[in-house]
Amino acid sequence: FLPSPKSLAIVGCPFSGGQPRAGVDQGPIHLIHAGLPKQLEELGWKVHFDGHHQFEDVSAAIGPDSPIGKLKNPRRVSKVCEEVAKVVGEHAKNGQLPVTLGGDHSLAMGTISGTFEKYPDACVVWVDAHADINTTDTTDSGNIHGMPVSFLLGLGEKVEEFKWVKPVLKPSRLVYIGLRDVDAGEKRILKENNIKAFSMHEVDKYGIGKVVEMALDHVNPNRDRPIHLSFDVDALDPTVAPSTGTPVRGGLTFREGHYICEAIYETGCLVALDIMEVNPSLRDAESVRQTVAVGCSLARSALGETLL
Ligand code: 4U7
Ligand code: MN
Ligand code: MN
Ligand code: MN
Repeated sequence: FLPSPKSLAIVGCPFSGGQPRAGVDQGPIHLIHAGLPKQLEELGWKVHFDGHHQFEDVSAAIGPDSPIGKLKNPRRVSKVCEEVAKVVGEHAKNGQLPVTLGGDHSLAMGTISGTFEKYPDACVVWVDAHADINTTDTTDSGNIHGMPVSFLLGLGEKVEEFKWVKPVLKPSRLVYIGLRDVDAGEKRILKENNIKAFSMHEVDKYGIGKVVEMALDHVNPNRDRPIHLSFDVDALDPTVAPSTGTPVRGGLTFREGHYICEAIYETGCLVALDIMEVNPSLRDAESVRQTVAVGCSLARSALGETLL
């Protein structure tokens, strides 16, 4: 899907409005600081990075952002994601693979919207401890980082503020890996819409190799569809990625996480990558370093780094 020489664009998104914890907006700055652009260049990519996106103007223009229904910071999240969708869409249309660094996972509403502008036939592999599929109705927290998938599928009550989000994603083009903290309402949504999900139970039962094969067989049986990989670092076990806002024990090992990325790279179908929810202000310096380093190495694996 990508022209040669292979080229990517890093979209740094210092944004935290989809959830309540400060610091996740510093995630992309740390990932860049750790040397990600150079690491990707060393893999043979032409790397375009023109600085982190500045969302302060958006916030300033919006002013106070009172909840709409249960949704918190709805205007900021909507505006920021709309901008991200444009940026990601533009890069994709230029033949550059967008690598979005979060920031909280509400941003995926933007990144996936952008991907589908160029690749309407794409499928999404969502790697996460959580399903992020609450609707404006089922959400308990009101945090939009737990809802982007429902918006992309067009589920739930429509909110005027988010009318730019088109239901680009079909339930059959979405697959999850790593789930282990799914709300009751979300479980119902997954069932009702026949959405394929490989929880940690399936990872234990079949092993990660088989799980990734089954996941790809579901969304991409002929390995000819573009793939958007949205990787929430909390899919990894908290011993592997401790510095993230909503850690859940019993997660993917270091190798399982990287295997997913390597196997998707091997399909040759990857067209967009998100590395989300790295929050460098939640833990001690060593845990932060470890989490940032794992964010970088997941990105490298998804973009062609091999062990041999
Ligand atoms: B993340 C949650 F209730 N489901 O909706 C919610 F458990 O992007 C968590 O995956 C959402 O980190 C987690 O708030 C969002 C909660
Ligand atoms: Mn750019
Ligand atoms: Mn998530
Ligand atoms: Mn998560």
